[in-house]
Amino acid sequence: MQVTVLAGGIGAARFLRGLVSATGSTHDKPSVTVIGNTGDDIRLFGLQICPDLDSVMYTLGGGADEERGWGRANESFTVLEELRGYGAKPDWFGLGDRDIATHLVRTQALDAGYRLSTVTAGLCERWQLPVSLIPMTDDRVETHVVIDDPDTGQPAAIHFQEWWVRHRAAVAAREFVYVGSDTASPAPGVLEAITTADVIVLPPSNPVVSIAPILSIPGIRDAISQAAAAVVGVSPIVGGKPVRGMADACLSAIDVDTTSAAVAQHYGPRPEGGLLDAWIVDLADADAAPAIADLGIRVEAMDTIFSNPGVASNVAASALKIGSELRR
Ligand code: FO1
Repeated sequence: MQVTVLAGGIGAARFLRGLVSATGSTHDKPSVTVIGNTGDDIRLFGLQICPDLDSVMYTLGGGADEERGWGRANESFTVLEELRGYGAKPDWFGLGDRDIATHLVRTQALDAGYRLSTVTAGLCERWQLPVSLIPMTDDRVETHVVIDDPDTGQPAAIHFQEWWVRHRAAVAAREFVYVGSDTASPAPGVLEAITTADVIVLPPSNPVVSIAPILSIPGIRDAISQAAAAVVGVSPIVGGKPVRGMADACLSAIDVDTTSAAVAQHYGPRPEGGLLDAWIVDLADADAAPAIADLGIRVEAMDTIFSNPGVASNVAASALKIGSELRR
């Protein structure tokens, strides 16, 4: 069974660990293809940083800091301390020493003219990843957040990372702009991974800053909506709150309520040109199932809090089971 997952952020990386065990996907025979969000990417101090690709690579490669959810295990921040010693800006982004090695290798290869997808495959070789990881595009796309400039009150756009890390999403977002996506192309293998998949999964990622940038690349959303595969989503919202991160601050900016049902409606049922055939909600939201089913989306309620690896495996196995039942 070929499974394609749109992934961004920490929730997706943990879900993917469960999906790998549920599918038996291996480095030599990957049955899971991950289309990674690159809207979070940022160039700092001349280094190209790809947070969502690295979250997947480190988590599935066994090199992630489990507590933080991003960056490398056994990390140190000596370079960052030295940068701060010089008053170098920005000083709000936590660049770890081990992590910098990834960005150095990536940036050197990109500057030599290699595509991001080629470079990503090269980096993943070190980690013997049990999935294929493909960036959504090889073109430059960045998520910028339009806020009210605190000094002038006028609209101002800042990079997503500044909003997310420096401001902790505490500054009201007026709009999210996926800069460059309108002229970007899906990376090699992305559309094929969608059209050949048996099941496509939208993991519990942030709908606005992790999934939407992927869908903003011309061709991707339509390919998913028209795919032969069944499309199964896992709600990132449980009991009216995001399981991790600050998706509520993002959803309010696009006038979507922070509920499992509202996100399902936002993605929309596939028969009406939307994305979902099925939606997995947490037991806490079982009462929302009838309303979601009325949208024409099959609903399953189960424990979706990845408090231990077994939960993620169970959710992944359920997604595959539902997907195989619904496949056209
Ligand atoms: N997130 C933080 O909250 N604080 C940080 O200092 C930080 C540094 C960082 C460095 C490299 C990297 O790949 C990710 C990093 N993140 C940090 C996480 C990142 O902002 C988010 O994980 C994604 O961009 C959103 O999913």
